[in-house]
Amino acid sequence: SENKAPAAEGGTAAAPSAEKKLSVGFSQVGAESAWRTAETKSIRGEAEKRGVDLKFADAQGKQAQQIQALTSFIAQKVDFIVLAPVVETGWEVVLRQAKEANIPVILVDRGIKVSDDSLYTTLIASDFVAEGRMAAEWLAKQTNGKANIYELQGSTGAAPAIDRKKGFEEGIQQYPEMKIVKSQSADFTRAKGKEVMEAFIKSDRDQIQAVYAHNDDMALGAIQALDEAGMKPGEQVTVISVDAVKGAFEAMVAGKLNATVECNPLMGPLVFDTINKLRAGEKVEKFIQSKDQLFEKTSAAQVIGSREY
Ligand code: GZL
Repeated sequence: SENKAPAAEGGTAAAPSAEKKLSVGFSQVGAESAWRTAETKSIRGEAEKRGVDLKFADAQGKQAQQIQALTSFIAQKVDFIVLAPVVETGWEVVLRQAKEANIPVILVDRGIKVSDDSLYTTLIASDFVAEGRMAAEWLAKQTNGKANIYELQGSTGAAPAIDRKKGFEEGIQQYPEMKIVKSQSADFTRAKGKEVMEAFIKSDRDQIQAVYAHNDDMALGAIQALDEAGMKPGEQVTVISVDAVKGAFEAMVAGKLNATVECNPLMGPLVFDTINKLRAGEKVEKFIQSKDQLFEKTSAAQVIGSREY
């Protein structure tokens, strides 16, 4: 390539700069949803672009594997740790080890509950309570405040599952005729979303008026189940979810999903800009919030072309 060292043409190449590459350990939840893979692509792509030595560990959704990954990053003396914590609790011990090793920890996309919040430097994420509230307010308007709602929850113990539920319940509080009739975890996956929806249809077919899914993957599984049962998702049954991934826009264009609340996964640039600020000794906010907005099927056709994930 054109930037070959002069040695290649018989000259004497300068010694490569001794400056050590920035090394970052990234412990990722898994690959359970399209949103998750978009986040991984954004962070790994940005590291590649910036010449960062990124050590990547996929935990297949298991906290024990995330803790193992962090322990290994500490042993390798990485400069920073980036953690997308699969659940909110159980991080004290390993984060204390990171602190003792002077390795700053940046949380992305999910928060944690710790007694001492100096155990992490910052959280870069959306406000899931606000997302749940946005979904509730939209559904209340859409159904004139009257709906039997069936809820597909995200992974048990995960911040987005806890807070999207909390925000939605707060949002429907002032509508006495909006009821969550059944609510069950489908672990943020399409397959489980279909399975749980099939069970809801089996037991409550004629009562189902609306579905609230904590992410698009579960909503798409539910839509498949509703379709197979001949229940007209997007018309007879109102479906709303969160993430705003490409598949959700396709379902809205097809008229099968009514709305989705965006939760931006393209965190790569923000993660490494934040790391650069910290390396320059600058202070950063404890919570760096991604902004979210709601998309409806009426505008999906003209928006889908501009979507990046
Ligand atoms: C949200 C993220 C959630 C997404 C799901 O920040 O943690 O996990 O909403 C993903 O799609 O599985």
